[in-house]
Amino acid sequence: MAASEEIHEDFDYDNDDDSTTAKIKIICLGDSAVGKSKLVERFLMDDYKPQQLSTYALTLFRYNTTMNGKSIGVDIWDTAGQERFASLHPSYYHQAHACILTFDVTRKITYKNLSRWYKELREYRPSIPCVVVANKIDVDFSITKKSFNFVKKHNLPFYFVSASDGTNVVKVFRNAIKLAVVYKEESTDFLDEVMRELEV
Ligand SMILES: Nc1nc2c(ncn2[C@@H]2O[C@H](COP(=O)(O)OP(=O)(O)OP(=O)(O)O)[C@@H](O)[C@H]2O)c(=O)[nH]1
Ligand SMILES: [Mg+2]
Repeated sequence: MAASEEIHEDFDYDNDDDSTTAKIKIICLGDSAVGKSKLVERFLMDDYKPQQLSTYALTLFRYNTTMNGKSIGVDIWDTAGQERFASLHPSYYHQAHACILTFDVTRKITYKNLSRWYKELREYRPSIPCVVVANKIDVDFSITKKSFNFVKKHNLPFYFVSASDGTNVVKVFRNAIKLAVVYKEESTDFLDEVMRELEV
């Protein structure tokens, strides 16, 4: 598919152009209207350049940061809600180093659907770090007293956040970036190695 090749040509996340900058890809998953876009926008505020890739109905937020003295080029991939009833295109998962999986604390179904998203994520990326985010706690703060089985079952990092008032938003993204960097540097995922060879 031509458009998919275009994306891959532009960004080869596995091969950094120079040794001082790491290129990281973070993907956002979760049902429509859980607040994925608002969270990214809240994190980056004015400091981002959204790029619309209409073929996939996705937005790419690209920005640069530093962590432990190393400069990091971060791409955050954000879907639009169209994919609600279908699987995402494999390109979305391709070469991703971390995932932010979001549900909306005001809509139980979005929590239930985490399993579906997680299953699909693991089909493509069996071992990348995944953080789970319970968004919109500004609407019902009492939810933060509850525990969530999905998170326990899969032993995933978990945060209560609000894109509206900013609670924990920076923390989530900074941690996801940190995890992505570690994954990239220490990845021994055999499947990834094989995939890389197949793509040459
Ligand atoms: N109260 C409250 N509303 C929020 C919060 N985050 C997002 N919203 C609202 O929820 C709605 C959906 O937010 P989006 O960021 O567009 O959701 P999305 O997950 O990107 O949705 P799709 O692009 O359709 O997949 C919007 O009306 C937001 O204003 C939050 O933390 N608190
Ligand atoms: Mg969105």
